[in-house]
Amino acid sequence: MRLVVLLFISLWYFESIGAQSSSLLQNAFQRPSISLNGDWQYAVDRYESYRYTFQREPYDSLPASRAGRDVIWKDAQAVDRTDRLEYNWETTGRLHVPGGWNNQQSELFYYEGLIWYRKRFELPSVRVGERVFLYFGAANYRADVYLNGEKVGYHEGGFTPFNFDITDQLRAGDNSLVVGVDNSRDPAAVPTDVTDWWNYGGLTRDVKLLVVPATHLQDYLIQLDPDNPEKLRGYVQLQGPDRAGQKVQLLAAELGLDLALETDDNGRVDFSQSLDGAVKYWMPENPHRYQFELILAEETVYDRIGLRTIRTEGDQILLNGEPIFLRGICVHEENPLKGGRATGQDDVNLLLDWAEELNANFLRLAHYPHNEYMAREAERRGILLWEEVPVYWTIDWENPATYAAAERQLTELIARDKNRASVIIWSMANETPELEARLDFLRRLAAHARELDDTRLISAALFKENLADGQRTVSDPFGAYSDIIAFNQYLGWYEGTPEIARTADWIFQEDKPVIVSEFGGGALAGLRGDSLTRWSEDYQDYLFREQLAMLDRMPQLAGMTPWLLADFRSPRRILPRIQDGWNRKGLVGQHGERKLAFYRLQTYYQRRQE
Ligand code: GCB
Repeated sequence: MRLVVLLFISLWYFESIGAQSSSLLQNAFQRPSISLNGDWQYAVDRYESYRYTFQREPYDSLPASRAGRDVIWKDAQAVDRTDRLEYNWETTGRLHVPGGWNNQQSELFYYEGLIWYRKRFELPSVRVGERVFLYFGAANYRADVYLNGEKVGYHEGGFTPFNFDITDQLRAGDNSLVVGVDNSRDPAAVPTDVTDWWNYGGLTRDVKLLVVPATHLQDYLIQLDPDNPEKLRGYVQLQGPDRAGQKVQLLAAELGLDLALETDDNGRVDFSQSLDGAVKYWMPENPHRYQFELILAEETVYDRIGLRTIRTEGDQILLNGEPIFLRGICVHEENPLKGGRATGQDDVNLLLDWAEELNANFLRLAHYPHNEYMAREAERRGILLWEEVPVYWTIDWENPATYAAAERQLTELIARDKNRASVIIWSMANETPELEARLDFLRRLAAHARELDDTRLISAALFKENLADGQRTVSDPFGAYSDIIAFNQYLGWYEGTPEIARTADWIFQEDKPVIVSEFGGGALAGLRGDSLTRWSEDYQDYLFREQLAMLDRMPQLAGMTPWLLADFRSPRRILPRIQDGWNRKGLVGQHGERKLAFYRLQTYYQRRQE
């Protein structure tokens, strides 16, 4: 009896939440696909009327007969004038996908909550046995997905991709896709309810359909062996009924590579192959990428991948065995010129053009996973990246669901970008307090990242500590688990005025490379004053002058990412006539103006380059 009850409860639970997203298809970015971007209908549902009945029963847990066609994802239409149906998809407004909703409609600027999206599409041409995946680049924060009136599944986490196999729910002709996207802030989520960036809600990245053969390439890894750069190492994972004992060919003509692989019973094959002949290692000065082809009976997947190693030795970061100084800059995923999230190739080009103009070779993608265009374009241009998950400030350290959310986001980020030469650092967190529970949380997260990927460096942006006599250090115990000592410090902004940097004396206990992952100060573009007038470009420039002089004296310094490339929207920044809802620490202003400090850093990086 007890078993029956348990079974019943677990079935009910499963039904009520729907299935979580399925394993990610590798390289959805370049595989043949059908875009579902463009205009979608939308309906604002602040009171969650189509998530719960008026008696607060979740609709997802009701038998279909009780929900009837009254719920919005049934996508019904009134049949005649007597019909009472309280939604009408045909007469709603439209939102553009990809993009946050906040900057698309003025009444949605501050909106946080649930919005329903709907898209109709024709059944793509599918041959017998093929599978169709519905792919989302990201949806912030929670997405509940319904196809033709049935729940497909859900996803949590605002910045990472997810997909569902929807083959069995598709119908001939017209299909109705409804997605409820909810960006409500939540202290148990990752990030929590306090951030210094705009909480853009919605289908913020590309949405598409991918049609793949019944047995297909689900995942692959192609990287150099970190211990032997003359060896290529990785795996291929197939999915589908015939995944066992399948032949897969791995080709890279330019490398003279032609590997015949065969999968095991689980559809997986690991490989390790010596590369004969000279390899053109990927580096900023020559970001060479090799064209790889993975060939299965009915499918070929192409990927251009740079080959490089990254490791540390003592206080140095070694790219392909050579020390490199990271001339970096932090960046948010926003295009201030058009407003809102950076969503595509043009936005990424703009941000990377600015970074290159600064003579930077490194970006810290703060504070959450950015879109895939960035990782790809940075790889094409030869720019190194620090990628981060939004374990930011005030996380609910003791809550297992919070840890699970952080781990899932990290897993999805690594799954997406693990073949990109541009990405050299996975960052676990930003400015988190030194608590026992936090240390456990971050240690677990770092161990998880290393298990998934042992070819890149692990880091986190920590706090510094002030000792006596102007001495400063980083004593956070997470430093012992990180490959780099990275920390944020705001001497001259949150602490004193810029000359305070002159007497700062830095010491580090661990023999590891040091990265100053943030410093900076706010300036309104065009506002001039003397060098001690806060918010003037002159103050910011003075601050950079003093900071850069201090950093030149800092022991073990292997790089820096000042805060930050461009002004960005933040609800925390409310000083009238100066901030007006913008964090003004950008070196580039809201309209693209280069502030004085931009040129100072540009000159400094020029010198570092010589
Ligand atoms: C920080 C945070 C960053 C903020 C920045 C600021 O330390 O890491 O997210 O935006 O300071 O402007 O205060």
